[in-house]
This record gives sequence, structure tokens and C-alpha cells, in this order.
Amino acid sequence: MRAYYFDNLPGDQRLPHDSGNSVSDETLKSIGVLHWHIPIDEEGLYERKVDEVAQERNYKNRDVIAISKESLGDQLEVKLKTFYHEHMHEDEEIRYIMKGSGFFDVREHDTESWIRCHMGAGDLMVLPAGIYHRFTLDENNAVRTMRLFKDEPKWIAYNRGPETDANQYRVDYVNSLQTVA
Ligand code: KMT
Ligand code: NI
Repeated sequence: MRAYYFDNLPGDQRLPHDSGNSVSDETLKSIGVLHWHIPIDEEGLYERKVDEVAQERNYKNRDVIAISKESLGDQLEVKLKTFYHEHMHEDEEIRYIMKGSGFFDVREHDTESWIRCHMGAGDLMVLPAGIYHRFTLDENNAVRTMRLFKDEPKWIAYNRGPETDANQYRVDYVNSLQTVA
């Protein structure tokens, strides 16, 4: 996974938009974003390693979704619009890329900059509850992702606005950042 500051220039969301400024794991960690790489191997050893992370972090449920023209047809563009709208969840967002690739953009709270994370097969990422983020496919235009959840899945995406700024999960997230600084 490579992380860098988004360039904020106009152009298709699927393009890299790479400003050339890389973002370190330390910076990602400071905003609560964690990631691992568990290669997808033919013997299926990755499944056990994903199970280990899931067990350690108490993720009890999971599913696999495909985001592609093939699987979603005309709904692909609709779905992509929703995913690319800046939002938050009241639970961690855990994604393990099994095939294809895509971009997770996360908001750096201090600077309001977008950090773009390019995720490919084998990349596993955890976004904390309350972080503002968005997702898009890249130019390969297809991804197969495992979604992991603690207990029952909380599907709701809250689009950013005055209400989400006051959401308790958002407030807790912002407070967690201030204790580090
Ligand atoms: C989300 O909530 O942002 C998503 O689930 C994005 C799609 S998962 C590749
Ligand atoms: Ni999300």
C-alpha cells in the first residue's frame, strides 16, 4: 500500500491524483489508520492470517463484495458516487483487498488534507470509527474486497455535515487525536 497527499486537482476520481508527497506509516498511525499486508497465496494460508487478525481485534463477521461493472452493471456508477461522498461510520471500517485495487482517501484532521491510500491485493486496512473518508476504484476499475465487522455490521454511512461533526463517535475520534498531540 502506498499513501500520499491527494493533489486536489480536477480530473477523474479514478486517476492517481498523486501530489508526490508520500505519507509515512507513522502519520497514518497518528490518525488511527492501520494497515497490514497479507499476500494472497494459492494454498490459502492468507485465510488463516486474516483469521488471526480478526480474532485479535474481535471481528466476528465478514463478507466479500465485488465492485465492478461485471458484478454491478449500471449500478456501478451509482455505488461509486456514494462511496466517494465524504462520510464516517460509527464502527471501524476494515477492508482486505482480495483482487484488483482501489483508493481509500482519509481526511487528516489537523490539515483537512486528503491522504490517498492505494490498496492492492493482500492489503488490509483498518479505519477508526469517526474518521472522514471516501473510496473509489482506480483505472483498473474492479475490486474484490473482504469486509470485516465487530459483532453486527453497522452499514450506515453518515455523510459529512454539521450533524456528523457533533456525532459522539466523531467527537470521540477527534478527542483521541488531541490526547496524542
Ligand atoms: C465504505 O464504507 O467506504 C466502503 O465500504 C467502500 C467500499 S469497500 C471497497
Ligand atoms: Ni466508509
